Amino acid sequence: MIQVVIFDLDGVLVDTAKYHFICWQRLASSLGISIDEEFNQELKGVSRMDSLDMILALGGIEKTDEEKLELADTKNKWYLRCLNELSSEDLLEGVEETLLELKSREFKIGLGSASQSGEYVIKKLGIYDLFDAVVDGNGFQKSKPDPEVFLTGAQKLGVAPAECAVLEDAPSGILAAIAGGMLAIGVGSEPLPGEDHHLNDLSNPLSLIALL
Ligand code: B16
Ligand code: MG
Repeated sequence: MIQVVIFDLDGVLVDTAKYHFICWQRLASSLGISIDEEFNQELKGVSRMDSLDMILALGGIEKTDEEKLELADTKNKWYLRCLNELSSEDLLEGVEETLLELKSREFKIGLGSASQSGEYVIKKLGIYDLFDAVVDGNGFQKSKPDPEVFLTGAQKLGVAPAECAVLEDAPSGILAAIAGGMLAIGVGSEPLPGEDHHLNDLSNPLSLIALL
């Protein structure tokens, strides 16, 4: 029986992907590399350093570890600037209603995000207090599709993986949920490979409840 619902952040609760894209595109172009929306899809759910490695590989460019840290840091400074104006108005449709509906039915709520700014973002969005456990890019080592982020959430909440459902918009996140032995619910306009169920968005909280 599902007791916990773990939410991915970017693409499920808020569209921060557009800011990641603008900032990666700016960084890539400073290195003479061009990235488009299609390539950006592959960066969804992927950690900051892994994203940088994918961009450098695309451009056939090699950098030292020190140079890579500096580049990732520059991108993150630009990204944090984009987050300055973030507020509850940026929540995707139905998110707050869905969280409240889950709370009223006594499900526990977790965050499972690859972003090191995950906690900061849900605070800016005004929904931090609705979460029983927050695991973001600071709380685990291995990137999705490794299940560590979600398993850490389950552990924090004291439940077995089979008692957790994961809401994810990225292929790597669905693979992580499956690898972790959790119910994998894809969110977005397209079905995701391997997902157990699919929702186009969270506009109808009862559609989610029906899957749990
Ligand atoms: P940061 P999610 C992911 O968030 C983003 O989808 C991905 O594009 C980003 O590179 C990653 O977080 C790391 O973010 O640079 O802020 O640590 O979808 O797992 O919530
Ligand atoms: Mg995501």
